[in-house]
Amino acid sequence: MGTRPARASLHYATVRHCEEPTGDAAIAKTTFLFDPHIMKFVDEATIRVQAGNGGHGALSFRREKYVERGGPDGGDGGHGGSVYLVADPAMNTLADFRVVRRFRAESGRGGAGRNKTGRSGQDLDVHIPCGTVVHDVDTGELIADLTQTGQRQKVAEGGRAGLGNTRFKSSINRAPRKITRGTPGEGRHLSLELKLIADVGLLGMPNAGKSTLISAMSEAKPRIADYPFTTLHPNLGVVRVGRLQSFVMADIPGLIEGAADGAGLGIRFLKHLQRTRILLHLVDIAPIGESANPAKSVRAIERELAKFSVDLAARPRWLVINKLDLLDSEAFDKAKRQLIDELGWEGMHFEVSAATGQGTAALAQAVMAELLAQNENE
Ligand SMILES: Nc1nc2c(ncn2[C@@H]2O[C@H](COP(=O)(O)OP(=O)(O)OP(=O)(O)O)[C@@H](O)[C@H]2O)c(=O)[nH]1
Ligand SMILES: [Mg+2]
Repeated sequence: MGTRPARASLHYATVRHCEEPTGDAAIAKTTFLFDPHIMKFVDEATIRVQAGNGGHGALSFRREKYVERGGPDGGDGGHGGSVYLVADPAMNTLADFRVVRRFRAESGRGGAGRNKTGRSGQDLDVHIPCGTVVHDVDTGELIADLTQTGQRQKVAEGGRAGLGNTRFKSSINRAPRKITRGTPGEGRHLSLELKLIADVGLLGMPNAGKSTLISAMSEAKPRIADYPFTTLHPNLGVVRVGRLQSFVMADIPGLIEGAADGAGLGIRFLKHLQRTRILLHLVDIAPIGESANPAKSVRAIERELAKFSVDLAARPRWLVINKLDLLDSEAFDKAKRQLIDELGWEGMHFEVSAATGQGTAALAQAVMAELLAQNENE
């Protein structure tokens, strides 16, 4: 019998971040990702999947009263069960695969006399979170990228059934002793990599206010604190714009200079921004410490981003100047001008206070409009 993975919905919030198969891909339904106190966020795992073997064909001859030398009646074996991966919106981490790593579908049973066909092995569905990219570890081949709710992909083919001796009866051989054996089920070593599905990603130094912003704009409630690396795992939130429109925002741990070489929490969480269509680069306009310089911190993040992925570095990126409430308007304007001049920033920029919510509605509307415009251009 195959083992089913423990379903990850007991203790932490249910999240829906799959793209719906028929709906607008830009609009996913999400609550917050999970409760970090209960469950560790895991976004990489390797598993072994083994399909069931085909059952052997039977070698048998009829034995009935009054029938001498009955003909062959060996039935075929059953097919081996295959292993499928299924994208499940109720799962939000690969943590289950730290515990159960082997998945085996049922084998087919052997055939029997009286032309009885062996029972086929049941297919096994292994549930994985939406957004999981699957590779074959041995060949490196990309097997699947499961982004849609319920999307199902065969990853190991069940063995074929063997044939019973009935099949080999012919005019020249009325009592065949030949059968074929079932073939072995396919076995594979798979790597699973979860890349969250969000429309917009938040990027910035620790303490820039990313988690404060996602809490202000969505119902996500990540931990917020005035020390760096408060966020240790990504969070998702749905930002509602008006009554019918919404988009998904991803908050990831802060980046620092040298992150690509492992400083701080490194850059591995950037993979969760790879499916986004706009990056919001948050910068604290009034950082503490004399050496803190907003323009330098923006540049540092840009460098780390480019080291991670040229493609991600080229994604539309808007500057979101945060902590507007900390300065009076004159000081703010001056600091903002200096930042924009120093960066030579020509792209979009917004001014917000994640703490008071000022400017966040305008930001949400601009993001929504951009996402809709991108949809139309596709
Ligand atoms: N005054 C003011 N404080 C803010 C604002 N936004 C965030 N903060 C404060 O800045 C600190 C850091 O905020 P977080 O939201 O935890 O920052 P983060 O970017 O998520 O930081 P990491 O998770 O460490 O990367 C907290 O003390 C927040 O209360 C703002 O608009 N105004
Ligand atoms: Mg944070």
